[in-house]
Amino acid sequence: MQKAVIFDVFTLFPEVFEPYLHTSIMQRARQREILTVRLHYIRQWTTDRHHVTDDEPYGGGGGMVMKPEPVFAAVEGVLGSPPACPLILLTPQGRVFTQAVARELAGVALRLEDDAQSDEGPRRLALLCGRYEGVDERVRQHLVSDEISIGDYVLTGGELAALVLIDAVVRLIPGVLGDPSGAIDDSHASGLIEYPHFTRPAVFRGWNVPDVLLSGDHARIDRWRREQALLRTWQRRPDLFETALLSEEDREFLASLQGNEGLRLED
Ligand code: 6GU
Repeated sequence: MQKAVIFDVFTLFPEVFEPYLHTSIMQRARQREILTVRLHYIRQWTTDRHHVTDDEPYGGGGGMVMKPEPVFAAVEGVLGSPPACPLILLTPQGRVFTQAVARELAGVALRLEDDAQSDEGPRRLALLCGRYEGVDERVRQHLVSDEISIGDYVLTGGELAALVLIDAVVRLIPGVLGDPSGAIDDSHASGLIEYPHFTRPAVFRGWNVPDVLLSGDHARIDRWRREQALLRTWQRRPDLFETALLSEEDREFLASLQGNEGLRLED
């Protein structure tokens, strides 16, 4: 049976999600029911006449804080109490989202883990998009099960982060990408930056595609691509070597780079 993932997204700005979910791979995954995104408008769970979702912080200071009542009402109204699946708060204070976290969440969403309890594991993921200066701390303490940030910078809200997370998780589900090797070769899938890509024409404005790619020698092509990935990672993201999986041949190639500090990228 086709694996599928359901996201319940709690937000004050559901309209942000529509255009992207109607685009390209997201749209196709939804049409094939591999992906379901349910958008829940937190404002609809307010009970006051003016549908207020934020308030001033206790203790003073600037900014507004998301009130707990509508958030609890929305999440518990949709997911039950306690929530029937993990609830992830998107916040700059969360753990940083990486390909490893995307894989972990894809596993959770699909119940792919091979541990014994995997059958009772969640099929769904819920995302809570923070807005304003923050969310009342009791939401974090008593409702949320995980907190994720997409990087060390500040956005005005968690909506874009939620779309980033959905995109990165969905494309790992078998059958979402047209070419099943797509997700395997990616930058970061192997822990390295990806090798350079070329398509026709073989000469564009006098700039040639590397001969090796036209050679038809797939062993040579594979070796060249691996070396390019190692070279780029060494030049741009040496921090990735701390966790990348390297073969003896990879290590020898990297050792050969040590004496060539001036090496240019496509050399
Ligand atoms: Cl998840 N939310 C906000 N507001 N800013 C961010 C973020 C999330 N991740 C990085 N910056």
